Amino acid sequence: MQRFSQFLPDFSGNRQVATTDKSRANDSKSSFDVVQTGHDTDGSDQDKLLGLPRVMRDARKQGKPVLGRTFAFFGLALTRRVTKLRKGFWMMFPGAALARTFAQLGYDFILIDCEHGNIDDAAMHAAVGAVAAEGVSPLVRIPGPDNVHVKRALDSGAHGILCPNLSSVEEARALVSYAKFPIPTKTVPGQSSDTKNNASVISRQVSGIRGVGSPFAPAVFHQSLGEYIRTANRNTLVAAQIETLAGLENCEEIAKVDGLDMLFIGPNDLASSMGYPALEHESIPEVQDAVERVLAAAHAAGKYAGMFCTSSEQVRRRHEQGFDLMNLGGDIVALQAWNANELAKIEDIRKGPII
Ligand code: 3PY
Ligand code: MG
Repeated sequence: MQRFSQFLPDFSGNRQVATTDKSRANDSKSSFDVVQTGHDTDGSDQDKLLGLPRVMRDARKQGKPVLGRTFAFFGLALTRRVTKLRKGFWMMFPGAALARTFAQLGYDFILIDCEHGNIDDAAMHAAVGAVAAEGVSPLVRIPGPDNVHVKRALDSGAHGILCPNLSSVEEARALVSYAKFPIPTKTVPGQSSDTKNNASVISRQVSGIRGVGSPFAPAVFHQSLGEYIRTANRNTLVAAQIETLAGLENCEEIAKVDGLDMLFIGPNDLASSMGYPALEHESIPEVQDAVERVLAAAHAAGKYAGMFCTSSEQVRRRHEQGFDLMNLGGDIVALQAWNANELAKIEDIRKGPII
């Protein structure tokens, strides 16, 4: 396919943004090795991986030896793992212009919330395209673990899906199967077996039952339909929200499901499901223990861990705790906060003498 590389979005997390972003600038200079995470990390895949999976993989770097080279010489693996923060924004209002505006601020992903947001199917398509055109990853939170929702989100070109309320291994397996195209097991008669279409190229990927007929998604990835179908299983990320008591109880087994890339905590629903007031989750030790348990389960299985955050303090703290991906609040929260703050500053203004 003819490409015009100067116009291609950079889904690798190294793009330039309007804002000063030292960490991103350092990213592109980094010569650290990629840590083995259970995701594709060999040389050939590094060239091929696109979208949010690539952004996430590139975030996982291995730091320099903490105590210097001498210890490395004696075979001690005293390295500090440096995981770059992958940060996003949560969209609940519809609108391509809004999506584009936030995407330009320096985020790695924009989550388009079709569970609780005011975003229908058409608005999701518009937002996904607008975000991706800025070289940022569109991630869609689907309304629930339903084949139709997964299909429509990925067919719009989303780089990944976030599924709410995932509670069992069976649901996790079903979710993955909805998100993955069937991997061909037979070759086309008359074609040589080493063609790029051959099943061996994608043999390490998880096969599924995703319906084939996605004419919009390839444009988002700047691919042909054939390239998209061949590579989408690896270039799209599948994330499940752990936010129910059952999900918490099963989180270690859920994390191990092949093809599931990330456990993402919804702290409000999690607290609520545990019997606590939803919005108080930050100050409830039992909920924080549950958060720690999900984080450990994800990493033990070689998967990513994500966390819903509403402030920069939370993002910083959760990143230090070990989370790989966070959102820094969302559109309605930002609008309310800015307005309430500014409105309070003019409460005392009175015009002219009171007659
Ligand atoms: C939760 O906190 O329950 C979420 O799903 C975040 O929106
Ligand atoms: Mg929730």
